[in-house]
Amino acid sequence: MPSPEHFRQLDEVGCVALPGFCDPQTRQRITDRIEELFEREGKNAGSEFKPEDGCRRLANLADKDALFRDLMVREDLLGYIHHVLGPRIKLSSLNARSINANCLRIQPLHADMAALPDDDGFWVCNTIWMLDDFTADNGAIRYIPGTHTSGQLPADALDDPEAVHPNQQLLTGEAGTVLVTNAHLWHGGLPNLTNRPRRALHIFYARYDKPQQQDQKRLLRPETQAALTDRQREILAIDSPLNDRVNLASAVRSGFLE
Ligand SMILES: O=C(O)CCC(=O)C(=O)O
Repeated sequence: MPSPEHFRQLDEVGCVALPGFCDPQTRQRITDRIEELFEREGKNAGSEFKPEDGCRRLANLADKDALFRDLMVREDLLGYIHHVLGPRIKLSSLNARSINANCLRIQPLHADMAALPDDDGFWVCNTIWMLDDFTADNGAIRYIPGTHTSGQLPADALDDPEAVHPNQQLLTGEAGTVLVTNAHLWHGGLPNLTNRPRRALHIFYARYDKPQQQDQKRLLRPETQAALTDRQREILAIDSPLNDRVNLASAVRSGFLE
């Protein structure tokens, strides 16, 4: 369960690593299912979200297996999310990212959804599940401690968000580690210099009054919606008129809907 030290790291540094949070059997089930989905979806994999050069991506995983839906409501995880986002939270998206072997591309430093905290505080919080070891040479994540409170985005504050940053730290760890990150923290993936892909699951949450990264109600098939538990419906914000409104406003703003 979360400890005061974990909360201190989240508050001051902006992230905390939880080694062994995901047990080996669960990690293997997640990895096997993700590989099946990559195989099945082929070049359409990740199309519900966005493609990324040098990576394989999957999106909308809440729709694709009860395994993922169970993970997103783990109460031992949600304690960390509440600490960052407050009492009312929802799933924003549930994706996988696998950096290809020998991928030299650097993911620019960014905050997820280019989100800045607002008058009510933080509104994005991510959990990154290491399905493989994250090492210095296989695409570990770098981050700049404390930048979740800077009130700025790297794209605005830095000349080159791909360049080495003087304060950067690496998030490495053994497979099974879960990273909880205040997603306003400046971070980004590094190149994978090894000959194996490096895979992660992202269970991403938002404050209840902000748009979801992926509109869950629109993406979940009727048969998935019918199978949801009450707790899953709550975390997916399926029954929330406010969620419908903020998602619609966001879709219009981004040009996705006229
Ligand atoms: O390497 C990862 O899995 C995380 C990369 C990342 O920070 C992101 O996609 O926003």
